[in-house]
Amino acid sequence: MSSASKVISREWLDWPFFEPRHRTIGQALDNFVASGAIDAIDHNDVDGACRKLVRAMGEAGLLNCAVAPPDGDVATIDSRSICLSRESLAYADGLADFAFAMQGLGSGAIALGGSPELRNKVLPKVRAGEWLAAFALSEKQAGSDVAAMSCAARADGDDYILDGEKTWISNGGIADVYTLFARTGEAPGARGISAFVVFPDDPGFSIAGRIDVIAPHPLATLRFDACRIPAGRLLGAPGGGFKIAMQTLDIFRASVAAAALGFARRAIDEAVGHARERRIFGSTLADLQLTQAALGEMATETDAAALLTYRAAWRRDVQKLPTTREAAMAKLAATETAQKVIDRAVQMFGGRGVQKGEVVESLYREIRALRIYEGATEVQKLIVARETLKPR
Ligand code: COS
Repeated sequence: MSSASKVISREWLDWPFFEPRHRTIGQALDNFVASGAIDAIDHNDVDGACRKLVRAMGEAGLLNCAVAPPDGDVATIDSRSICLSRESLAYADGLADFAFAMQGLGSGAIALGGSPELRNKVLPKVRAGEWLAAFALSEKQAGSDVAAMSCAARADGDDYILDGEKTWISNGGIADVYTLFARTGEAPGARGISAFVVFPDDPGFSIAGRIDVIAPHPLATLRFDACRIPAGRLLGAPGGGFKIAMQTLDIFRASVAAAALGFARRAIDEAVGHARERRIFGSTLADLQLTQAALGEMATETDAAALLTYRAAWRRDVQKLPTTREAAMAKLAATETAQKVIDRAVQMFGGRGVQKGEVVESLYREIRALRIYEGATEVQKLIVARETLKPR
């Protein structure tokens, strides 16, 4: 997508969820995309590209909405601005969206539970785009079932000693700071997990391997062999890590929905452009009712998912209410919708749709992981069902 990064159209900024400052952020995002900063970066070197993208976004002030300042709490993170950012960046370029998202996800737990020293050390650098952040939760046997994790941390004097592995960790291998979740054993299951901050030069920390994926981005397996870190790196209370992980995901899940919307909107625009141009059976593709039916569904389903997404963000920002249910609904609806929308766009492009270098081909690869990461579709259904079954 990088060779064709493009500014999104934003009629939806008139929706009642937004305030004038969101239009200012929208303008800053448009300026960033239009400046060519994304296209100038070599996307074949994903590590280098992510570093440069994060640096450029930090300099443009775009990360300020996703990363809390050291003296502010997570309430200062504005979900609508994060969603706007991810929707715009995903529309322009999948890697730019990824790089933006990881700064927020990787630092959220530090804003939630970090000591003043840790916050002062890490948050300004992540916010400025000088450091890259990562969120190390998943393990081979503990992805959706987080509470089953086995990577362990044991207290030893003034330190903790970490042993085990984490995998599918975005920014793994290039991050300057990792939020890590490990079993400390205060209780079985979810109540025996704690959150920590790990730096790449901690003794006993290594990258066990890099992982290649269909939409290339930095991804790795992390290994901890008697890795010793000071106890001051603990986030929140011992045994409180699962809740910190869930609270972090509650904040950022709606933004995964927003990224999916950006991909879907780009697919619709590409499909419309193509349908208007492509001659077929003596008219254009756009003149065929089957094409019109497809576009009608694509546009309607995308706007429906957008309403769920911005409802979740607005509820958190303005109503200051829990959004576990709303964010899960948004992620479920938007990622599944975007997959369908993009698939239909590929179909309209015919043979060109699966050709390397076509925007819809890259969208087809980009969208797939969003139905899995930060809680798979099946987990979102479970969360919505649990919340719906709760006595009111
Ligand atoms: N906010 C705050 N606390 C939460 C919470 C939330 N959103 N969700 C759960 N908790 C608390 C519960 O209240 C419970 O607390 P108590 O022990 O005090 O009662 C504790 O955490 C355990 O919750 P629960 O029993 O619901 O945990 P489960 O093991 O059943 O897990 C799911 C529930 C499946 C929802 C959870 O594991 C999950 O979200 N999995 C997906 C994780 C994910 O996104 N993985 C991708 C990796 S990140 S790319």
